[in-house]
Amino acid sequence: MRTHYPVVIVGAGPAGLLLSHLLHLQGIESIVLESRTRAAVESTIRAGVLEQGTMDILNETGVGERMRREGALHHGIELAFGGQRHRIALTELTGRAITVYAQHEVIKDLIAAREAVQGDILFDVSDVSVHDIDSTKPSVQFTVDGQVRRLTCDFIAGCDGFHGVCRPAMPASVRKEYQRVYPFGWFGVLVEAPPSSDELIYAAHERGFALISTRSPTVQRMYFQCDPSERAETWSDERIWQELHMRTESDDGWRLKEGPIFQKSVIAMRSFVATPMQYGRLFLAGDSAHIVPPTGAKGMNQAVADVWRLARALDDFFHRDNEAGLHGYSEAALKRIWRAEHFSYWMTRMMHRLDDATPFEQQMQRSELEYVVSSRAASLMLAENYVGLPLA
Ligand code: FAS
Ligand code: PHB
Repeated sequence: MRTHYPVVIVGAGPAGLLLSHLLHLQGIESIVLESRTRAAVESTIRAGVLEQGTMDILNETGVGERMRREGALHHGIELAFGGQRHRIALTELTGRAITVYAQHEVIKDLIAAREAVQGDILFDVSDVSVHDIDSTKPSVQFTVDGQVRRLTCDFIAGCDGFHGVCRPAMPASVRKEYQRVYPFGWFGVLVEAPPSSDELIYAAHERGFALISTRSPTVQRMYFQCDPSERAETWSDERIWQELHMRTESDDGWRLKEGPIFQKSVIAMRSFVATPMQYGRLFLAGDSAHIVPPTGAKGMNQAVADVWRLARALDDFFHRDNEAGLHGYSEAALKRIWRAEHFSYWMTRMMHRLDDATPFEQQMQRSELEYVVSSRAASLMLAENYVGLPLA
């Protein structure tokens, strides 16, 4: 059994799996250590929207075939408020698009790609700990199949999400964390029904936000703003549909198509950034370093952008003896992350019911919505952030 890899990746989410795939294409060996089972990883319902940059990376690296076949290419979204729906023409404004394709499907495609080349992924590991991250010979210890193992490596990639062990392994003295916890969450449902609209609908209503998304021609994904302490199992289908209809009703008589609800969950909401994203030979990517409210559909896409950057930096190190990318990783990644944090925060505040908003602030919120849908400049600002800024 091997005891050394150039890169040990902690976490088999979008960040860890894509990093492993990108490194393989560059001829750099890695191993992915994942605490959950493969079945759990492949069935975790999360993000749904892939930015243009994410689509391009998946297509250019040979893992986009099923996304192209089964995903839905979208060229616009709709903002609904005051009984009206307003289209933001994403592609007309930016020349870029989005694909609606569930995160867990991307996960399946990446695992299949790693398996096809006998890539190393260990599921169901426990007690992961990282060591000597400030040396040139870091190591990772973990337990798998009841055996304690330790791997030495040149680099550790902390792709283990918000609750992982890698970020806390960085000394508190060098870490600065920024956070905003929102006083609301999203109640998410999966529904057996045809699509109610051709494009995603983001609705701002006095009862709260709602989002109408999709997963396939027969499965739809919908959310509505709720108290983060809500327990999904206490909500009947009837009550859920009542809330969704009230928040998305429009003057033209359009109405959501109902169907059996087969999955319900409540997602808490926060904005979070941990700086720096590197310490010695430990590099963080994705949710281990940053979290956004899902309103702007940035979460998974930011994870992709991080590992695209980290893979290029590691390629320069291993094959061109150039460490500039590694030294500049955190600063460059954070520039893009703060932009995504602001866009997600801005979309969230513009579209959600803010219980602490004064009547004046409610007017400001409405005025901003009216401006965004009526001004080409304001629509372009939303559109270019939503489809994703070019990777650089
Ligand atoms: P992930 O959290 O996806 O992956 C981390 C992986 O590391 C997990 O598989 C975990 O099991 C593993 N891990 C953790 N600790 C470990 C340890 N100690 N050892 C080994 N492995 C360990 N984003 C959107 O854009 N739209 C959405 O609608 C949306 N909905 C979301 C709903 C929920 C409930 C959550 C939690 C997130 C949601 N997100 C959404 C954000 C989500 O898509 C993330 O941005 C994305 O999963 C980030 O990917 P990773 O950074 O790979 O982290
Ligand atoms: C989803 O389809 O899950 C989805 C789409 C857009 C968002 C968030 C989630 O902003």
